[in-house]
Amino acid sequence: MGKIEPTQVSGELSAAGLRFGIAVSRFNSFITERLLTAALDALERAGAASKDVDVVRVPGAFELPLTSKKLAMTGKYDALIAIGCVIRGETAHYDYVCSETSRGLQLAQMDTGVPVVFCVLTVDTLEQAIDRAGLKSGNKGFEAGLSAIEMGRLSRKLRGTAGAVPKKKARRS
Ligand code: INI
Repeated sequence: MGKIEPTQVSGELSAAGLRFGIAVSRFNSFITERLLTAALDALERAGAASKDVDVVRVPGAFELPLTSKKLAMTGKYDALIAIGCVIRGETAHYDYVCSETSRGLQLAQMDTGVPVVFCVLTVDTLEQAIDRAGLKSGNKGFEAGLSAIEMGRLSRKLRGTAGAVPKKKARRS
């Protein structure tokens, strides 16, 4: 039996020539600024240029979805990264902020077709956040940077192919 060899498609980890927008929450900035630094490090190491990266600051995680959607709608970016940190408190506020932020970011990328990387820590304690922003569990900002590069590249490859109808040959009369 013949062995099928499908065409493999994925995005390379090369950021040269790609444009990125990063929305960063000021809430828990002790954490979010560390995530941002690592995300920028990933982009820089992969060849992104300063002129191709914009950073926009917002008050809290709840503001990330609208800002990401507005950035996506400019048509200027290959991929976006939304950076935030939500730490559980004593009330249900945490649950509302987490669910609306994740739902809103998913909607932003689905509505616009621009990849929005989810780099919002949702943790119970400050220690868990610190672990994920450069300590025991690495830095989720760096991972987000890599995801943005891969998805930006992949989107460029897939652009115009989804649902594309092959052109009909012109008929001679
Ligand atoms: N915003 C965060 O980014 N992290 C939090 O932990 C947080 N908590 O715990 O309240 C938080 N709240 C603010 C929220 O994101 C909005 O900025 C605010 O409600 C104004 O819309």
